[in-house]
This record gives sequence, structure tokens and C-alpha cells, in this order.
Amino acid sequence: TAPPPPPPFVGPLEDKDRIFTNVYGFQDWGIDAAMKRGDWDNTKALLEMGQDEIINRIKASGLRGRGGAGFPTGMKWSFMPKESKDGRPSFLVINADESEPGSCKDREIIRHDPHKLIEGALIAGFAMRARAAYIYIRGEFIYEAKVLFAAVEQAYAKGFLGKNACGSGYDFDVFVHRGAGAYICGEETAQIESLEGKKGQPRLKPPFPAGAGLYGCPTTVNNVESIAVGPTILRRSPEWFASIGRPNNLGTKLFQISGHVNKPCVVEEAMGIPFRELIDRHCGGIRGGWDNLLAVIPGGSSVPLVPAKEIMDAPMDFDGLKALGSGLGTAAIIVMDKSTDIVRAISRLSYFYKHESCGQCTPCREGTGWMWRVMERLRTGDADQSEIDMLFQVTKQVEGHTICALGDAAAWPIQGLIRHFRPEIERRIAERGAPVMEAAE
Ligand code: L3W
Ligand code: SF4
Repeated sequence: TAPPPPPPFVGPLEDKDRIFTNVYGFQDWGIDAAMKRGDWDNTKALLEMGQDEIINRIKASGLRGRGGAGFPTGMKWSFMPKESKDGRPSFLVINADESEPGSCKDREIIRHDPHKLIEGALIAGFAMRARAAYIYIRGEFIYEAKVLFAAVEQAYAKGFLGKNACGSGYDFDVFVHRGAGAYICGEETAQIESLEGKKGQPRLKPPFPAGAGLYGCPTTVNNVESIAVGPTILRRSPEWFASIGRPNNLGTKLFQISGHVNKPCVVEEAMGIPFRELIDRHCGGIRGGWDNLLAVIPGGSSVPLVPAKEIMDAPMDFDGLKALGSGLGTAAIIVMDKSTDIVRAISRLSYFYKHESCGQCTPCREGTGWMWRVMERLRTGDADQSEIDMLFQVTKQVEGHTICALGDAAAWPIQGLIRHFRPEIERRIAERGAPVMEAAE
């Protein structure tokens, strides 16, 4: 039986409902211009709502984490203790280590709208009774780090951060910490280790950071976008945010569309916008027309690809893409037309995960290298047909058997390739010597 049609989505988004009003940098990112756009507008009044009320409103908005996993943000904040145990402080960590291939939204927020993030940090930190926020920014983001350091200084100079932040009576500090170029430091517990000055290797969960995080203290790790939308949700009301999108997939979202579209872009749209509408409205269509579309990786490189015919009318949100065996991830949409060597593309991703594995657990350390080597043989056709099933079995041995999600992220793209493009792999093996491209670096 055919699945029931998805519930209607409320969108597309009009300009008046866009949160990131300077995402293209047409205006100054500095604090005076940001204040003219509405940031830091009577933040004290927002804080006066009180901690529990802020968390309740974020819950009511339906906001789900924008870093890939889609965990409900308000619920995550509510895991933080209301009373300090043994005098231990609580911390907020903001994950700006944006390294997922295809993902480039947090960079735009920091470059052009950093005060949305900093004001959001104060509000979220206050709601969780945190003493300070650490913004962990990707090491390669050199310009963005400069902007962020300067924007934080501006907020201190205005009295919005530090002692008696915004005149609220609450003391709150924001520290910017630069990473050193490891993808795995985007995993929340590896990021905490790295902040503590150790090698960035994920910890076993539980305990979750809310129980034992930075320096063993209660900590919440949130993505940049999740934090940056908070002030607008509180100012405009949770009902406004929840009126956009589809049930369980509410609000606006920054989509990042790269690859074979006529105009790649980062754009804020309603959650649940159908794929075709998103591409036609904002990207000028597919290069060479819609018949030229081959496949799409809809959520950053960690989610399985979706072939053209399945993605066309799909709602671009958590549930819509899950129903297709993929995911929204960070909404980093990689579009591939028929000129793409799809086996090579996925093999290149396999190399990336092999390279970025921290090496701590055996299925990931050994499995990612093993999977990449087989992928390379499938790419050149220099493999046996039986290796296709064997590779699929190996991905199943890696998936779910590792400390962090990098193992799953390495397994899923290969599973998607075999599921949807098996005939192409078989053709290469049958025609050994079919197009051989240069090896991945
Ligand atoms: C307390 C519980 N807290 C879950 C918290 C947990 C975390 C959040 C989600 O991976 C995905 C990954 C990437 N008590 C809790 C709890 N939490 N249960 O909720 O946790 P989880 O484990 O579902 O996901 P994760 O480990 O955070 C994130 C995928 O995102 N991804 C890539 C992301 C890349 C970027 C980037 O470059 N900026 O974000 C894309 O798909 O593969 O599957 O906070 O502690 N019972
Ligand atoms: Fe490290 Fe990979 Fe294990 Fe994650 S899954 S802890 S990256 S070895």
C-alpha cells in the first residue's frame, strides 16, 4: 500500500518571516547595524521571562536541533540541572565546527549575523543557568573567527555580556575557541575533550553532556543555528515559529544547496518545502534541466543519497527525508546531475571518513579504510560481483557498533549507493576497464 500523503506544509517563506535578515552580508555585521535590525532589542525583557518560561517557549516552538540530529532543543535545555551540585557551574557549548561536506550555513551566520548568535548564547545560557558559553569555531574559519572575536568584544563594550549582562543582574561570559582542523571535533563529546585541551576523541554516551560535560560539569552542546534563532522565536512568539513548516518539522531553516544547480546558494526557507520548489525558486533549476538530475545527497555527506525520481516531490524536512531512507542532517543539499561519476563521488566520501576517523574504535578505524579500498575497486570495476554484497555486510557491521556517529556516517552513503545504483556498479565490474578516473587524493 502507498504511504499516506504528507501533511501540507505552510510556506514558502516570505521575507517578513526570515530570521537571518543579513545572511548575504548586504549590511554591516557590526553591533550598531545589528541593533538597527532588531538584535539586542530590550534583551533584558526577554531574560525577565525567567528560565523556565524561556525553555517552555522554545519547547512550544517545536524547534529541533539544526546540527544534524534534530533533537528537540527545548527538551535538551530542560535536561540541565536547576540547582548546582557541589558548587559546579553549568556551561553552554556552541558547536561552530562546521565541517560536514556540503554544510556552509553556520559560516554565513557568523560572518554576517554574529549578533544573533551572541544574543542567542546569552539567552540560552541564562535559560540553562550556565555560567558561560564557549563557541568552538572551526580552525579554517579564519575570517569568521576574527568577526566573532570582534562581535563578542562589541557586546561586552555595550554591557550586554559580562557582569550584570544587559542589566539583568545575571553574569555571563562568552569565550571563542578556535579548533585545529579535525572533523571529529564537531562531535559534541570530542569537542568537549578538545576544549579541555585534550586530543579530540569522542566519549562514550551516556553519560550525556547534560550530566557530565565540560570539566565534568553539566553542559549543553548546541549548533550555531539552533542558538541563533532563539531570540527571534522569543520576540515573535513560539506560535509564529510553529505556524511555519509541517507538524513535527516546524519553523524556518537555512538550506545550503551546492552542486549541479544553476545558482548554488544558502537560503532560509520553510521546513518541509518540496525539493523541486526549493530548487526552482532559489537555484534557477537543475543544470541542463530536470531530466538531467541523477541523485541528491540531502543532508550533508553523512546521509544516504536519494535518486532523482524519489526526491522530486519530497518535503525537505526530518520526517520527509527519513521516509526515503535518508535524512535532513544539516540541510546541506548536494545535487548531482547525470555527468556525475556516482561511484567515484561516494568513494571520495569514503576516503574522507577514513581520513577523519579518530581511530579510537576498531570497526571505524579498520572499517573505514577497508570500505574505502573496496569502493575504489568498485569504482574502477576491478572487483568481484560478490564483493558488492560483502561490502554491504561490512557497512552493517560498522553501523551502530562504534562510539560515535562517524561510523554510521561512513556506512550510510555506501549503503545508499548500493541500494540505488547497484546496476551501475555491476556494469563496471562486468566491463572491467570502464571509465577509470584518477585516484582520490
Ligand atoms: C540527554 C538523552 N541528552 C540525545 C542529546 C545528545 C546530542 C543530541 C543528539 O550526531 C548527527 C550525526 C551526524 N539525554 C539524550 C541526549 N541527547 N539523547 O541530543 O544526539 P544524537 O546522538 O542523536 O546525535 P549526535 O551525536 O549529536 C549528530 C549528523 O548529525 N550530521 C552531521 C553534522 C555536522 C555538523 C556540522 O558540520 N556542523 O553539524 C549530518 O547528518 O552524522 O548523525 O546533543 O547529547 N537521553
Ligand atoms: Fe573515533 Fe570513529 Fe570511533 Fe567515532 S566511530 S570514536 S571517529 S574511531
